This record gives sequence, C-alpha cells and structure tokens, in this order.
Amino acid sequence: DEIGDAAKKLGDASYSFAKEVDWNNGIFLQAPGKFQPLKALKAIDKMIEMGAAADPKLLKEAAEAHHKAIGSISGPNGVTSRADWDAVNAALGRVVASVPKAKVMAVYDSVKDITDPKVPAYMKSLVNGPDAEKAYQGFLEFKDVVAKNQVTSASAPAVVPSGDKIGVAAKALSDASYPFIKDTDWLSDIYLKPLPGKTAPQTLKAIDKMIVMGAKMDGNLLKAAAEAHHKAIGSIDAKGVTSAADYEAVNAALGRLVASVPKSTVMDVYNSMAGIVDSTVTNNMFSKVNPLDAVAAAKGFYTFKDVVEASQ
Ligand code: DGD
Ligand code: CLA
Ligand code: CLA
Ligand code: PID
Ligand code: PID
Ligand code: PID
Ligand code: PID
Ligand code: PID
Repeated sequence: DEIGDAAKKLGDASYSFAKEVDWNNGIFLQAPGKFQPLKALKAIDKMIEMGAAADPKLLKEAAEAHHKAIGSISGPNGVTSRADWDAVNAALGRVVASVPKAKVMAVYDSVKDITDPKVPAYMKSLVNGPDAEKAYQGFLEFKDVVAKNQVTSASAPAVVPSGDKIGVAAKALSDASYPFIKDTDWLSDIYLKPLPGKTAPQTLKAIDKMIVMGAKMDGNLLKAAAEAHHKAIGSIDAKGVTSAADYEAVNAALGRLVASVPKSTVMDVYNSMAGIVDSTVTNNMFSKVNPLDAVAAAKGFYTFKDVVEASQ
C-alpha cells in the first residue's frame, strides 16, 4: 500500500537518526517539563480517545510490529533493525490514517501543552543535528501520504456486553475495592520513578509481554475498555478519583478483556512484571494506604479472577 511504500522512504531518511538515539536513556521516563498530572491525564485521555477511534485490526497489527521489532534490537542504543523500523512506522501510519485528523491533532496539541519548549532542541543536541533534520523532513513527506489516505469519520463505537457474569462480579469487586482506590494518591509522581535496579532492556522484556497480550485481545472489547477509561476520566474528583459507577465499568471492561486471551498469556505478563518489581515497591505502596482497605480490595480481586477464569 501507499503508506507502506512511504514508510520505506521515511526509513531512508530517518534510520541514521534512529541509530543515534540512545533508546536506553532513563530520561524518557521523565515528564517532558514541569510535572502536571492533571494536564498529563488530559493528554493521555486524548490518546485514549484516538485509540478508541482507531481500526482495531490496524492497532493489533501495530502491536505485532512492535513485538517483532523488539526481537531484532541490537547494539548498546537498543535500536531495532532497519526492516522493523520501517514496519513500525508503516503500521503506525496506518493507525493514524484510520482516525479523523482532528483526533490526531488533539493529541499533538495536548502533548505540546505539557512539553517544555526546550525539549525538542535538547533531544536534537544528543544526536547528529543534520540527521535529525533529515528525519523530520522525511516525516513531513510521510504525513502527506497518511493524510491522503485518512478517514474523515471515526469507526463505530464498541458493542458493550451487559448482564454477563463478569459484569455482575465487577460490582462486588468494585464495592470491595473502592475505599482502597480512594486511599491511593493518583496524582503522585512516584509512578514515574525508575524501578530500583532495573535496566531499560530488562524492563522492555516485561513490556513486550504486555504488547503480546494486547495484540491477542478481542478488538471490540479493547475498544470498549478504552471508552470506559475515557468516560471514567470525565468523572474524576480533585484527587483524581473516578466515580464508583465508572470505576465499576472499568473493572468490568478489563475483566472481559482479560477473559478474551488465554490464561498463559496473562500469566506471562504477571510473571515478567513480578520479575522486575521487587518487594520494596509493593511494600512502599502498601505503607501509603489503609491496610484494611488494601486487604479487602485484594480479597475482592481474588474472588473476581475466578469468574474471569471461568469465562476464559
Ligand atoms: C518534537 C516532538 C518530540 C518531543 C518529545 C516529547 C513528547 C513527550 C511525550 C510525553 C508522554 C506523555 C505520557 C505518556 C505515557 C506515560 C505513562 C506513565 O521534537 C514541535 C513543538 C511541540 C513539541 C511537543 C509536542 C510533541 C508532540 C509529539 C506527538 C505526541 C505523541 C505522543 C507521545 C506519547 C507516547 C506515545 C505512546 O512540534 O517535535 C519537534 C517539533 O516541535 C519542532 O517544531 C517544528 C514545528 O512544529 C514546525 O512547524 C516547523 O517549524 C519545524 O521545520 C521546523 O519545527 C523546518 C522546515 O520548515 C522544514 O521544512 C524542515 O526543513 C525542517 O526545518 C528540518 O529541520
Ligand atoms: Mg510508541 C510514539 C517510543 C511502543 C504507538 N513511541 C512514540 C514516540 C516514542 C515512542 C519514540 C513518542 C515520543 C516522541 O514523539 O518522540 N513506543 C516507544 C517505545 C516503545 C513503544 C520505546 C516500546 C516498545 N508505541 C508502542 C506500542 C504502540 C505505540 C506498543 C501501540 C501499537 N507510539 C505509538 C504511537 C505513537 C508513538 C501511535 C506516536 O505518534 C509517537 C510518535 O512517534 O510521534 C511522533 C519523537 C518520535 C520519534 C523519535 C520516533 C519517530 C521518528 C520519526 C518517524 C522521524 C523523526 C522526526 C523528528 C526528528 C522528531 C519527531 C517530531 C514530531 C513532531 C513528529
Ligand atoms: Mg490501566 C492495570 C492505571 C488506562 C488497561 N492500570 C493498571 C494498574 C494501574 C493502572 C492502577 C497497573 C498497576 C497495578 O497493578 O496496580 N490505567 C491506569 C491509569 C490510566 C489507565 C492511571 C489512565 C487513564 N489501562 C488504561 C487504558 C487501558 C488500560 C486506557 C486499555 C483499555 N490497565 C489496563 C489493564 C491493566 C491495567 C489490562 C491491568 O491488569 C493493571 C491492573 O490493575 O492489574 C491488577 C494495582 C492495581 C490497582 C491499584 C487498581 C486495581 C484494583 C484491583 C481491582 C483491586 C486491588 C487489588 C490489590 C490491593 C492490588 C493488586 C494486586 C495484584 C497482584 C493484582
Ligand atoms: C504544525 C505547523 C504546520 C506544519 C505541520 C504541523 C505539525 C503537526 C503535527 C506534528 C501533528 C502531529 C501529530 C502527532 C500525533 C501523535 C499521536 C499519538 C497517539 C498515541 C496514542 C497512544 C495510545 C494508545 C494505544 C491504543 C490504545 C489507547 C492507548 C485502545 C483501544 C505544528 C507540520 C503540519 C505526532 C493513540 C496506541 C496503545 C492510549 O502543524 O505549519 O508534527 O505531529 O493506550 O487504544 O486500547
Ligand atoms: C499531521 C498533520 C495533519 C495530518 C495528519 C498528521 C500526521 C501524523 C502522524 C503520522 C503521526 C505519525 C506518527 C508516527 C510515529 C512513528 C513512531 C515510530 C517509532 C518507532 C520505534 C521503534 C522502535 C524500537 C523498539 C523499542 C526500543 C527502541 C527501538 C528500547 C528501550 C502531522 C496525517 C493527521 C509514524 C520506537 C519498538 C524495538 C528504536 O498529523 O495535518 O503521519 O505518523 O528499537 O526500545 O530499546
Ligand atoms: C528541532 C528543531 C527543528 C528540527 C527538528 C527538531 C528536533 C527534534 C527532536 C530530536 C525530537 C527528538 C525526540 C526523540 C524522542 C525519543 C523518544 C524515546 C522514547 C523512549 C522510551 C524508552 C523507554 C523505556 C522503556 C520502559 C521503562 C522506561 C524507559 C520503566 C518503568 C529541535 C529536527 C524537528 C529522540 C519511552 C520502554 C524500557 C525510559 O525539533 O527545526 O532530534 O529528537 O527505560 O519503564 O522503567
Ligand atoms: C499466584 C499464586 C497462586 C494464586 C494466584 C496467583 C496470582 C496470579 C496473578 C495475579 C496473575 C495476575 C495477572 C495480572 C495481569 C495483568 C495484565 C495486564 C496487561 C496489560 C496490558 C497493557 C496494554 C496495552 C493495551 C493494548 C495495546 C498494547 C498495550 C493494542 C493492540 C501468584 C492468585 C492464582 C494482574 C496488555 C491494553 C493498551 C501494551 O498465581 O497460588 O495476582 O495477577 O499498550 O494493544 O493496542
Ligand atoms: C489470574 C490467575 C489466573 C487466571 C486469570 C487471572 C486474572 C487476571 C486478571 C483479572 C487481571 C485483572 C485486572 C483488572 C484490573 C483492573 C484495574 C482497574 C483500574 C481502574 C482504574 C480507574 C481509574 C481512574 C482513571 C484515571 C485516574 C485514576 C482513577 C489519575 C491520574 C489472577 C483469569 C488469567 C480487573 C485505574 C482511569 C479515571 C482511579 O490471572 O489463574 O481477572 O482482572 O480515577 O488517573 O487521576
């Protein structure tokens, strides 16, 4: 297709740049400017809306392209192969083309709003400047091809199941865990802290398992879960806590999503994450909430998971 061909030209223009970026740099975990959680949540909300509007099949293919690209990483900078670099760009270009332009620009504008204007120049200072300029020029040509192939209206909203066993179980889980949700500090910057003692390649391996799980999920249920998160963001209070009803809808949507993939795929995520998150992290989280609320929430979760497993 045209976007695939354009991605090859983009690769010609941008792969030198890609090789120069230190993808293992811990700086990419930091906020791109002042830490402003509510504004950042707004930007993430725009990404969720864009994801929910995208063609689920193209999203799945983009996730698969990333998984493949992780497999061809080489060298100290963590760069993927030229062919996989092109394949990721092509896949993301197709995702962008599957949503209306305004949804893409809403992401750009909201991310710009949380990005210190000095950030792009600083990023450029870490690589060979002319290679960055060449890459950007390539991006400008690529985006014209994407725009030419872009839809003008969003794909249909998800079909949301109702009256199913997971939906019923989500009510009990939510009643048991909402006090714990209210104890949690959702606006803390602690969630952007590096995992103690873990390198980027180690962390990426665990993220790869999530990408694999995402690629296997039912596309309609993933869209429904994204829509539920968007709605939940719309009802947060000053501390970032969503309403009880929206929290329940998110739990139901995520339970159905988990049930749409094999158990072993879920356990691969769990086991890989357990391998990089040590007990200092979990103990620290536990120390910040009411212990009785956390125990009640955990009990609710362990009951819920049996209902999910029964529909898996
Ligand atoms: C950049 C953009 C990259 C900067 C990276 C910051 C992004 C951080 C993302 C924050 C994450 C949010 C949360 C994630 C989840 C966390 C969970 C815990 O360097 C601009 C100005 C605004 C830049 C900020 C906006 C960036 C938006 C990026 C898209 C959002 C993606 C979402 C990422 C999130 C994660 C995804 C999963 O646009 O951009 C550089 C540009 O900066 C440079 O400016 C441009 C002008 O816009 C353009 O008009 C033009 O002037 C150009 O062109 C210069 O500069 C000139 C000529 O006109 C060209 O013809 C050509 O010759 C060129 O020069 C060659 O040099
Ligand atoms: Mg990505 C984008 C890393 C998985 C879907 N992703 C980005 C970039 C960053 C990144 C490079 C955001 C920061 C930025 O804009 O820098 N993703 C990244 C990693 C992983 C991952 C490390 C780990 C596996 N992503 C992943 C998965 C999905 C996505 C699983 C779902 C399928 N990701 C996704 C989308 C988008 C990203 C939809 C974006 O739109 C965003 C992005 O790239 O926006 C431009 C700048 C970007 C780069 C350095 C890479 C692109 C290089 C272009 C082609 C040329 C360079 C131009 C110029 C020099 C700088 C960019 C200017 C900008 C205004 C365009
Ligand atoms: Mg997420 C999970 C935040 C958007 C899909 N998501 C998580 C949690 C974290 C979170 C609370 C990961 C950390 C963790 O496990 O803590 N998501 C979060 C935010 C946003 C967002 C802030 C922003 C809008 N998510 C989002 C979107 C999607 C997803 C758009 C796609 C539709 N998310 C998604 C999935 C999963 C998450 C599929 C998970 O599996 C993971 C998760 O919750 O795993 C348990 C612990 C979790 C919590 C504090 C909240 C859940 C409370 C449960 C139900 C009860 C508490 C039990 C116990 C006390 C603690 C957990 C024990 C553990 C062994 C299970
Ligand atoms: C400027 C000036 C003009 C010239 C110009 C110019 C530049 C405009 C630009 C630009 C626009 C632009 C847009 C970009 C948009 C990037 C969008 C990224 C979206 C990320 C998402 C992440 C996610 C997911 C995901 C799917 C999940 C939801 C999420 C589901 C269902 C200034 C050059 C024209 C770069 C969507 C993917 C996993 C949230 O106009 O003179 O330069 O860049 O998890 O969905 O689960
Ligand atoms: C524009 C103007 C509007 C019209 C429009 C428009 C276009 C927007 C577009 C577009 C946005 C867009 C985004 C794209 C982003 C591509 C990002 C590619 C990233 C590739 C990576 C590859 C890799 C790896 C990997 C992980 C490793 C690092 C690597 C570590 C730690 C402008 C059409 C709406 C194409 C990250 C995955 C293996 C490098 O808005 O008027 O057209 O395209 O090895 O991580 O090692
Ligand atoms: C300039 C002027 C214009 C011309 C121009 C220009 C240059 C702009 C530039 C540039 C922008 C730019 C951006 C770059 C962005 C790279 C983003 C990489 C993201 C990597 C990640 C990696 C990671 C992980 C991971 C998970 C870990 C955390 C991490 C945990 C818990 C100035 C040329 C346009 C290079 C996200 C995945 C392992 C961080 O604009 O005239 O030159 O470069 O380790 O999670 O640990
Ligand atoms: C233990 C001991 C026994 C008792 C037991 C026990 C506990 C097991 C447990 C547990 C397992 C478990 C699993 C959990 C799994 C969480 C999975 C999260 C996945 C997140 C994803 C994120 C993403 C995306 C997304 C889609 C994108 C890709 C991504 C596309 C196409 C120990 C109790 C049985 C919690 C997939 C969603 C946006 C990456 O066994 O005696 O306690 O918890 O962006 O894909 O866009
Ligand atoms: C298990 C054992 C196997 C069988 C199995 C199994 C099950 C795994 C499961 C499962 C995993 C799972 C995960 C679920 C996670 C739910 C997470 C809910 C999160 C809700 C949030 C709500 C909110 C917001 C929001 C953003 C705000 C904060 C809030 C800010 C900054 C165990 C079946 C495979 C259900 C985050 C979105 C508005 C709080 O593996 O043998 O069954 O379920 O307001 O952000 O303000």
